[in-house]
Amino acid sequence: MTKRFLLVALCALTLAACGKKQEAPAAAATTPTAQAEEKVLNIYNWPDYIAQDMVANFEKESGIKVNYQTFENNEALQAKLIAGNSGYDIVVPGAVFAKSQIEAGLLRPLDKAQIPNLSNLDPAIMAKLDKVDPGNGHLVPWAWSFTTVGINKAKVAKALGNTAMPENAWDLVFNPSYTSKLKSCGIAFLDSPTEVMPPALHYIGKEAYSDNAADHKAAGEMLAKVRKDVRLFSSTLIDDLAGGKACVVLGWAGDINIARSRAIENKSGAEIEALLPSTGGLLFFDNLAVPKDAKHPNNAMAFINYFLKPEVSAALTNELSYPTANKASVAQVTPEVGQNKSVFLDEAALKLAVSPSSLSNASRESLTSVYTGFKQGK
Ligand code: N2P
Repeated sequence: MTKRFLLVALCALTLAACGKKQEAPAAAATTPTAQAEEKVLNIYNWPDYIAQDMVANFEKESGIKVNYQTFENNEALQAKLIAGNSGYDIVVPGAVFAKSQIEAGLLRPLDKAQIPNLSNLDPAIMAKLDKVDPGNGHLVPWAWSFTTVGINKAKVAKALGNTAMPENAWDLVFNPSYTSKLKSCGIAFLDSPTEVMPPALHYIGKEAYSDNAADHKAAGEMLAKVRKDVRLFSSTLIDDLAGGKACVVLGWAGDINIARSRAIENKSGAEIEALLPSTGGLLFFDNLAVPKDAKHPNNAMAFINYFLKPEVSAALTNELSYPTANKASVAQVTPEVGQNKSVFLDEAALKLAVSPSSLSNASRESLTSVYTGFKQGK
């Protein structure tokens, strides 16, 4: 088969593959056929973000051996994608980063013909994702949740003493009147500029994804006042909250709910709760995507199709308290998880919640510089 013929054939198969003229030849020239691809799949995902048996079940069903590694924040994944040759076939960028990754040609178009289970996805969510990924050509939603405040109820009540809980849960991590009391039982923040700065901007009444450096500076000034009260920064806060190192976290609702379940399993008696701030949490959507230089793109499509089976998506939600965009999986979500208002937000909370928005490279740099200053106490 000539290269040109292969290219035409690929264009016919993958709707989006040839949309961008400069990318198609390179992708076509290096695309192995399904038969030629070795039975290996390299996945790079966030920690605590996959159902226990999912990899083993996929390996059994497909005969493809999965190598599974984790990254701690969008910045770390971005650096790997920019450097290229990461070796990964599937990565899971947040929507805030994915738009610019698609625009920079870092991700490979999906071969939708190999993913019939795409029909299980919720059209309403896909319409939203279309703003990040026009034509839904590159991303398949993995899971979503929101960034918020999580607490160990008894410890917080004790540390606050006579002070009542604030009306707005964000006060617990951003208002010195509260943080000065809560530092005794431990305040923990996520460790990433793009996880901490948007909630901080939102708290001071700015746009959470503002591109304005003056806004970033103002958020930094607010953060500086609580810096001395923050005990630790980490992207894996589950054990800190469940194990008692922290009584308050700025974290992801899904992980806070995992900490809640872990405390129950460990019979620690700790009652952990993901709060719903009165001004809203910050929604995030993480998505399966294939790096442009992936060596096993067909195996990646097979994994994506496997994940989109209703029972496989439902297992992720049931085990990890993260909803997926798989509409066909909802019937298999357990009532306990399905009725948890910090897993599936009700209409009022959804309306209040801030939607993710893309950040320009310049903005990310500015946010990183303010965040680094905050963390270093400068
Ligand atoms: C980790 C979940 C990561 C969600 N358990 C943040 N994008």
